[in-house]
Amino acid sequence: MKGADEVLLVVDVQNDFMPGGALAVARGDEVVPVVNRLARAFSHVVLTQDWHPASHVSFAANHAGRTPFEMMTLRYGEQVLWPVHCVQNTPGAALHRDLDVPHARLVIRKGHHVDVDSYSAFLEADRTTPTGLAGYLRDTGVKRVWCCGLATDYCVAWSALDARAAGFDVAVIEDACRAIDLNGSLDAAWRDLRNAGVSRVQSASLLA
Ligand code: VGL
Ligand code: ZN
Repeated sequence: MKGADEVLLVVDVQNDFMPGGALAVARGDEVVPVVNRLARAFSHVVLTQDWHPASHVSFAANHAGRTPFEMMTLRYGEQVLWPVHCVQNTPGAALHRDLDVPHARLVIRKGHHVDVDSYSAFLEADRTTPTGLAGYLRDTGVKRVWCCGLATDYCVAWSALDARAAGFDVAVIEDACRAIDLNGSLDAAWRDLRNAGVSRVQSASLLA
């Protein structure tokens, strides 16, 4: 059993990222049993939820003439325009019904500012607005962050990179994640993670 100084960060295991969901991640549902098994090995688990207002700037539908998966230049930089997903308090934003982590201590909701996206559980896409997660983890004595969930190349990777930048030891548990893989984003994410000193591990190495 991992102690309180190691946290399992379970990113965005939400209905809209599941097959058939608004922003479906291929085989995203396969992470659920793996995450459940992992969570039983951690005393300290934190969940995240992508949690957008309906008028969110990251939705293509909120920009005339734009379609999902295009890029758009926003005030804070380049943004992928997504299908409408994870709207606050909708069924699509709910955690997968089979996610079984009763002892999760904290749920961080991100992407709630109408004009800023947040792939990362730590810092919004303007790269300056903190969610408070780094402070929470420091205050609770966490030294190492183990990341899993959806999607590998967006919210998991950005969260892992920011956790590292905040001074934590960080690993991504590859088989407990699934990717969107848009225009080479998955390869780019693994390259960035390696360069940042984030470990790439498999769940078996933790569950042995
Ligand atoms: C995510 C795109 C938009 C994710 C969230 O959870 O990886 N990706 N919003
Ligand atoms: Zn989102």
